[in-house]
Amino acid sequence: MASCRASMIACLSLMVVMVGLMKGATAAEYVVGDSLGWTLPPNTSFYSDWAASKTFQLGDVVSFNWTGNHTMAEATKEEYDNCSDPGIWSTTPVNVNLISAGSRYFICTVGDHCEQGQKVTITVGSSSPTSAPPPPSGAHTTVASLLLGLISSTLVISFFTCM
Ligand SMILES: *[C@@H]1O[C@H](CO)[C@@H](O)[C@H](O)[C@H]1NC(C)=O
Ligand SMILES: *[C@@H]1O[C@H](CO)[C@@H](O)[C@H](O)[C@H]1NC(C)=O
Ligand SMILES: *[C@@H]1O[C@H](CO)[C@@H](O)[C@H](O)[C@H]1NC(C)=O
Ligand SMILES: *[C@@H]1O[C@H](CO)[C@@H](O)[C@H](O)[C@H]1NC(C)=O
Ligand SMILES: [Cu+2]
Repeated sequence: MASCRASMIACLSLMVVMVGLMKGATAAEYVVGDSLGWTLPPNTSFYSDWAASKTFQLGDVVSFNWTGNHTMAEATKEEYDNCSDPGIWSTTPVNVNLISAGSRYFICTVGDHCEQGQKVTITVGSSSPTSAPPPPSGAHTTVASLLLGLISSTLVISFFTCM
């Protein structure tokens, strides 16, 4: 009885660790602008170049971090294109959790910073049409493996409680 309980606890711990590892290995955190951070960029293509150099997946976190007089506001596509102030903005630092597929738009609302290129589009789930076909199943396999881990741990629990 005592050894059964011990194996059960060991198996459960292993499952928890495995699920944690799978999750940790796939979720990435990106700092917008890398070492430059979120500020006035050297040119208007800086942040679109930065975003194009990454492959964002479901579960990833995008971090806006800055010093000085800036904001981070999530905008609609129209507001983003126009550089118009969405009216709601955040102060540094801000972590954005990418929990759904599609594009999200972020701008700085201070002065003409947006016009000067302090704006970025984060797209999850597909990449630019000019690049090679991406593996769109990445996020799905992550979710699938997590589910698999949960199911197996449930199986392990039932197995050992039946003994
Ligand atoms: C924009 O600035 C970055 C960083 O200085 C540089 O690598 C890139 O080539 C520049 N792009 C253009 C279009 O000037
Ligand atoms: C923001 O960036 C600065 C400078 O790179 C760094 O020291 C700080 O730890 C960062 N803060 C967060 C919350 O990431
Ligand atoms: C964007 O700008 C266009 C043209 O100036 C204007 O018609 C439109 O209403 C603006 N949209 C937003 C969301 O500000
Ligand atoms: C930040 O810049 C805006 C626009 O230039 C200005 O109105 C505002 O007072 C500035 N805020 C601070 C804290 O300097
Ligand atoms: Cu700014």
